[in-house]
Amino acid sequence: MNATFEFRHAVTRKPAPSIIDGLRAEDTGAPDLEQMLSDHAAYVSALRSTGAEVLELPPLDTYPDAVFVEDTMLCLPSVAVAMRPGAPSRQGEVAEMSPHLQAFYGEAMAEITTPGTIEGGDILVTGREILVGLSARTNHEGVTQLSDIVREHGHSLRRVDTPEGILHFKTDCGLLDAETILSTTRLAASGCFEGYRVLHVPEGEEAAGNCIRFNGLVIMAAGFPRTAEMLDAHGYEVVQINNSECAKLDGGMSCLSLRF
Ligand code: CIR
Repeated sequence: MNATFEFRHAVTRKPAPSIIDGLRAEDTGAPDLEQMLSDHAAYVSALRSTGAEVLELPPLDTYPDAVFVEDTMLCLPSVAVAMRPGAPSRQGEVAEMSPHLQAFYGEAMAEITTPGTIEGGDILVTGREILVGLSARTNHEGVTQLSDIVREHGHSLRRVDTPEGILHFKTDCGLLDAETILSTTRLAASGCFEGYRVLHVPEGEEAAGNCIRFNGLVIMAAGFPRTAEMLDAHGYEVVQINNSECAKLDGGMSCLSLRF
């Protein structure tokens, strides 16, 4: 079992009507709930098609961004770590998620505490280490706390930077296999992936960077044909999911699930 991309479980949460109030860097129009529900269903069926069990949680109207479950937890093979989102409006999502993870992990739960902040979107688990990007949502204290926790579970953590103006480290990259990363050129330029095989997102398709490898599939946002062709040419089995509505809220493929 390769813990970096072979998963038996995923947890997702259906979008709620309050999604129209979700956080966004720039207003490009209100997300359409019907379209988002149908995209979300396609995403969940792609996860299920690999044989994984998907726990689909009901909508949570109190928290507009709750569909982006990735930011609430880091799920490693031997511990689940409750995050502490840097966005104040998202901090309550963690308590809503914890009991569901506890059902799988039992006592093997840890948490980031104040003044630390960290969101799952800033964390990339590769075959050899855990990369965490500092961002407007993830601070030094949060990374230090996480580093101490994961060290006890045999993982090494490396702190890196998220380029200015990019929401999360993983907004611009995704793991393709234990040694290979899909990355935008602007992110890879920081040198954070030295030693890895890096496939660069073709210019103009930067929003395709946030993909996930989930068992045999690479799940990516639809509408980026050059990226899809490149991945296909490298032998990856690609599934494309419409992401027009999540994109209005700066969300992509990784944000929509917890995988373990
Ligand atoms: C936010 O700004 O927090 C949400 N609108 C988007 C979160 C995307 N999450 C992720 O990339 N892991």
